[in-house]
Amino acid sequence: MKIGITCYPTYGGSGAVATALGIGLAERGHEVHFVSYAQPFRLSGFRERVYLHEVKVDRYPLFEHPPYMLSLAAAIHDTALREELDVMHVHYAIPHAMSAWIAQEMLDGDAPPLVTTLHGTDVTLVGLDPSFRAITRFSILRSQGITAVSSFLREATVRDFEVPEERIRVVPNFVDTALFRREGAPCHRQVLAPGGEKIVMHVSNFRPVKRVPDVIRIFAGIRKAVPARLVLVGDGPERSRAAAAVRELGIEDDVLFLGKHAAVHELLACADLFLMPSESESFGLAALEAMACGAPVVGYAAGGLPEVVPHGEAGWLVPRGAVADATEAAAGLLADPAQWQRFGEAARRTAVERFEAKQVVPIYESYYESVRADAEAGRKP
Ligand code: GMT
Repeated sequence: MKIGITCYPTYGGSGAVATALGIGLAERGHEVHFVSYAQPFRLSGFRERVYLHEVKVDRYPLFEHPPYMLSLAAAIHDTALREELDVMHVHYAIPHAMSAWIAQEMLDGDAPPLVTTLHGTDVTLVGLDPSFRAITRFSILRSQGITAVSSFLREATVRDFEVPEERIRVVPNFVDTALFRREGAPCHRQVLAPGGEKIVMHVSNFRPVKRVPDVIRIFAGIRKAVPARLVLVGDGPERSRAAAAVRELGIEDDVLFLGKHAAVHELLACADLFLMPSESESFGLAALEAMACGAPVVGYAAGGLPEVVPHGEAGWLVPRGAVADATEAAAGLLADPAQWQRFGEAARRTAVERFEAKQVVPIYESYYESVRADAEAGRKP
């Protein structure tokens, strides 16, 4: 098949999944055309059958806000026409599903079917804003195929956007367990924790929904019980608040702000524990990647995270906001080598058995086939 993929190129789970999917599909012999306004952050190196079509978002003095949605619609339209795409797959509904729908309308009966993958805040936060809800619902319903990355997200879409449940297929996110593994990457342990401390890690885009100040507070408690260092990977609006919390708690010496890293597998391979105390998390890709590296996860039982992290087996999920419980669970794990070993092995096993890329990429492949067959037969979604 010739498959078009649109995603945000910036640091984040939806772009990471879309890129891994495109690479996986190309490895399976498909031709993949990324349509994005920059090179997706995990798309590096030359790969056979993978193409990038950059969306030009031109500035003009009249526009205070350049019309990205229209530029993307034009780019999807042109790519679909020129490359004769068989299917168009957009990641994150806003505004990608709308742009793709416009492109379909422009192609007037000769358009590839559209698959939209819902990732998280497109449904749970941004799309719920009263000014966005109607247009988000419209664009989701106009997609011939709809997937959600967890059952939690499907339920939220059904409840909050009145999308019929049977129209949404749950396809979980996935991880390349050959790349994300403890023994795989060069070991940075000596640099990150030169005193042999435990390494506690958090990877995110530092938005309020990630509750980074809770990460800091949980770590401050862990550090009182076990010699440990906190490695923070990523960047975003909450970074300065997090840095202030670190200063207030007087733990600067044990907290490393590394900023954004594309090769996050190299860092996760050193993690002894991963913290994800998010307000809501439709899936928690970073937690899955940590698990693939054998790191147990401690976080809040919010959103779809319980579908990814087996509680009491590969990590501990406590009620949202229960900083003291999370601290106790994390410190207990790090202080008990036998339990840590058991949880780490279960984490890796879960990633390999349930979320391995080689299992999930073919699910998308057959989903595309069924959406195409329905479209060709003129069956309405
Ligand atoms: O929806 C977002 O916040 C953006 C998105 C991203 O690009 O980082 O994150 C969501 O999609 C990821 C990939 O499917 C999921 O692993 C994250 O859990 C999800 N984020 C939230 O639900 C907050």
